[in-house]
Amino acid sequence: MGAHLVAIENGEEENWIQNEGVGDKWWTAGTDVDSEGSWYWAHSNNTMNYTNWSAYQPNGGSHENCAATDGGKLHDYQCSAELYFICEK
Ligand SMILES: [Ca+2]
Ligand SMILES: [Ca+2]
Repeated sequence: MGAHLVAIENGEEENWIQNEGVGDKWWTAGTDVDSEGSWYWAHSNNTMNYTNWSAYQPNGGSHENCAATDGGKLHDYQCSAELYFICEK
């Protein structure tokens, strides 16, 4: 099994992210690139039922379609941004 970008699908995983000291602006697998506002985890196609968006996020509309970490929460950024990424497997 290969690693994929992390999906934060419940509070347990969110705590893990926070406890690992993951900083801001690390890519997750979350995206709404296919349909604006319909966020899902790219590796599994699972809808992002558990989402802990940072305040005022997502705010990028069709210009920001990839989800990155932001203080343990999620923030939509332009997918072309150069960020660190975190994987799970
Ligand atoms: Ca978007
Ligand atoms: Ca944003």
